[in-house]
Amino acid sequence: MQRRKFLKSSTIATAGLISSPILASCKEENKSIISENNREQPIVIATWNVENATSKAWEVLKSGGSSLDAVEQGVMIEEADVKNQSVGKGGRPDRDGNVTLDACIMDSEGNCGAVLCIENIVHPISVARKVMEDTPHVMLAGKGAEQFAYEKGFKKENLLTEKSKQEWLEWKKTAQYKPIVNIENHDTIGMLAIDNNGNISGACTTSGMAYKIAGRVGDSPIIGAGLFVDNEVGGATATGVGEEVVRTVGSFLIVELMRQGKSPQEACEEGVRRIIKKNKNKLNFQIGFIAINKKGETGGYCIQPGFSYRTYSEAGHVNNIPESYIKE
Ligand code: SD4
Repeated sequence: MQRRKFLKSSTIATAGLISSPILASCKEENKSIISENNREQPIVIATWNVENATSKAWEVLKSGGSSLDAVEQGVMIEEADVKNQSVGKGGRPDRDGNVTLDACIMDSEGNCGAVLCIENIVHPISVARKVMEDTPHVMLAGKGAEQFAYEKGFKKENLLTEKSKQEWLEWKKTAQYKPIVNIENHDTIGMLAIDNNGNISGACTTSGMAYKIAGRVGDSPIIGAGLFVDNEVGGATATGVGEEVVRTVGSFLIVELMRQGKSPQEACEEGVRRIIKKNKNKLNFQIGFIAINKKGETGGYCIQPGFSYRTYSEAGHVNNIPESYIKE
């Protein structure tokens, strides 16, 4: 597979599990899927080293669940994890101390839903799915999105943890908006999956850039920028400074490059190069793209070292460290 060429290093996170009899027999079963269709499926891929999230998605896929359920349930793990300060509950707030969340989801039929700048809801990805499935709209923002969530039965919850609050109070002493590469926003999660039926879905969820201006929305909930899926071709998703991804409509671009014949790896590299061309004199920010094609081949590329992405398939549960444009 193309991806493997680009691995600088990788770890089998669940080494014990891979050799277990249960998975070994699954492997046998899936071998036939791979050879019949010439595809690696099921498979899930996600930005950053989100082992618990990819494990959850894999569990859904292995039990015959849809890729849509897999990506939703996978990213929900990070949304609920207060230790992840870039997503959901525990996310870092905007400069006024309010945690505002962005998320979008897209299925294999090209349906999509998104919520922007939503507050007090732990699982924006599930609200985005409701927007997709229960409304004639694609995006709901702010108070309207929150109101819609309550109508759908979501509970109001304070998302600002003591840790994120203390850090914000500390930040306020200087109040300088200076995103730190790979640190301030680590773990925004973009996830793509192919299920047993060969269908691709994707999800992306974030609390956005820490200490942003109130109302700021990045790439993550924007279909085409933070996430794009075309079931005929593949999917792509992004992490990093969202403004730069929006400027090049990064995820859509990568899927279109795959449509024209590029591998997921080549497409991610070209996606990053487009951003670099627009930022010749200031490459002090991070962008990471990941992509998957219809065959289940994956790729990833980033501007700065420090980005990684997880894959989980019969081949193993792997934390992939891709090449970066700027070398260490
Ligand atoms: C944003 N793209 O709001 C998100 C942040 C992110 O890893 O991905 N951080 O711009």
